[in-house]
Amino acid sequence: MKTQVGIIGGGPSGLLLSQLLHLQGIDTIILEQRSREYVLGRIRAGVLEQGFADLMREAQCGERMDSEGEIHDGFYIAHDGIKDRVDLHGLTNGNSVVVYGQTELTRDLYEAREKAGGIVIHNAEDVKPHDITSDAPYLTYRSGDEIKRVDCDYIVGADGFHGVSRKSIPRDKIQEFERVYPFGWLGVLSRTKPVSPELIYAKHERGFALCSLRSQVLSRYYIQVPLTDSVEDWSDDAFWAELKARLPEDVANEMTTGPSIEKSIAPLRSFVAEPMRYGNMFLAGDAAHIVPPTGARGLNSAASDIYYLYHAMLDHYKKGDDKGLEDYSAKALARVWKGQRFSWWMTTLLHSFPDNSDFDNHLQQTDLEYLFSSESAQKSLAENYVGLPF
Ligand code: RFL
Ligand code: PHB
Repeated sequence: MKTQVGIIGGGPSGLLLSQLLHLQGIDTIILEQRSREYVLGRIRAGVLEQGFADLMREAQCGERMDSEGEIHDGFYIAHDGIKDRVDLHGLTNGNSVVVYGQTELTRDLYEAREKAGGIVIHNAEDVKPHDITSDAPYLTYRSGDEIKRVDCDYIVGADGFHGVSRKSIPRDKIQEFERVYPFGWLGVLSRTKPVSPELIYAKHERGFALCSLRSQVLSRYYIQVPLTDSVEDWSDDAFWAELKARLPEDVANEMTTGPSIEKSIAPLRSFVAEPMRYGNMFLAGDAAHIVPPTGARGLNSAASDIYYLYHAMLDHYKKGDDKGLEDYSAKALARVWKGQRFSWWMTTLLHSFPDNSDFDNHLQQTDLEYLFSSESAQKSLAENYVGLPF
């Protein structure tokens, strides 16, 4: 097989790039190691910044997001038994976020690719990039006993944190920066009415908690747990009791509980790989960087990579101009690091750190008091949360 852009990974990054390029007449093939059902079974992000929502519309995939997604003009931070509101709309001159699940967004992208006759090869095993630094790179994968080959101009590694693309770059050509946090998030999805129409991020001495949602009948809740915990340690009853214990009393009293329909634990990690290009292979999304989910930046950082890469590829194919491709890594990384800083800061502000000294805890409390006593501090939080410009 031959294509212009060979994409490893059929998550949101790979699908969005493929769809955007397709609309400009640029051909792609996606190799995805999992089945479509598996990819659509993963419950992940829920908050999209406007820049991402605009990109979905540009990809002609915004219809369901616009009708079923919810515009959120603010969110709450609960602490010390009270709730303080961050007025995103007021603090950013009218900006907001869209609450629309990654699962739904991925489904929309798959349907668009399918409608357009795009090639997405599922269950592609042992995907490998070859001759990455040559003018004729190619991908191979195994389907049953057969090894197949895809020739392309460029390879895009959009295969997530555990993918093969970043690992195919020689160790001396890539630098990795990482912080691992001493806790994870236990997430529960339940078919219950959300406790609050807007998200509540809660700081509590028992640990962080988050009340989020997918719709007015589907709630998504998280609590901070030690890394040593497993899903089996948490019955639904234990989860609801711990969640309520970390929320202000009036919120806890309003909570509708019910059986979990999904329950999983995600460890928290900050990670960046530099540069995001090796030869004719470009890394995008979680393949190059991940953040702790506290600032809702992960999927949004992936989308900004796709924005830069899409425009760089357009310039190459439409104008013969390679400047965008040459600048891609530096441009993408500049925004990625800002997302890293914000996610690290929000994580540090709101979680309980088992090894914190009393001094650290005082600073954390002061950071929070400063935030809600200073409009400038809230503006900084708000402009980062709604997403910095591309
Ligand atoms: P993905 O989604 O991991 O997709 C990569 C795809 O590549 C496939 N793959 C391979 N294919 C072929 N060959 C291989 N060797 C392969 N290895 C892997 C995988 O099967 C997969 O289909 O990466 P992508 O597309 O870059 O998208 C990134 C986002 O998924 C991620 O950043 C977000 O989910 C992070 N995130 C959040 N981001 C936000 O912006 N807002 C949020 O509210 C938010 N909440 C979250 C989150 C992530 C979470 N977890 C579980 C990590 C909440 C959670 C709990
Ligand atoms: C979610 O709804 O899954 C969600 C929302 C906000 C975050 C992280 C996750 O910061």
